[in-house]
Amino acid sequence: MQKLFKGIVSLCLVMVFAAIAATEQYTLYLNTDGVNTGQCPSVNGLDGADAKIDISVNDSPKAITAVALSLCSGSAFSTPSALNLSDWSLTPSAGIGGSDVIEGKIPLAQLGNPSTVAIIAGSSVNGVIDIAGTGWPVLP
Ligand SMILES: [Ca+2]
Repeated sequence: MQKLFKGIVSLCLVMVFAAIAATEQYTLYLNTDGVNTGQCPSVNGLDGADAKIDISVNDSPKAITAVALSLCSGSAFSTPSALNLSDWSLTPSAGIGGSDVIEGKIPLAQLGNPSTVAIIAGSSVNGVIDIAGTGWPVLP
């Protein structure tokens, strides 16, 4: 009976840990040349991405755990290279409706010094992928 009890306690701890250790994944797709076809795809089938920034967020406690840049080469993204975590921050419950706010910066030189950058934000929380908007924003 004691072994059965220990087995149950261990299983419960693993389940609680899994719930606490949920990871949220956000991706910023960047169109730096104004070309909206070919190149690399974003999550909803939009083409034309020239780079993406993947942001990993630990759910509890809320914290950015990794930020990485991938550049489009041909029709595929390159192996991600880590960006400086000190350039990125997360403020819990500071956004619209109590949403979290993620802020960050990247030197334009790492994107090839574009004159304009169109951005599409995508998220994957608990395996569900969503994307903001229906297409690339129109730049002035
Ligand atoms: Ca493009």
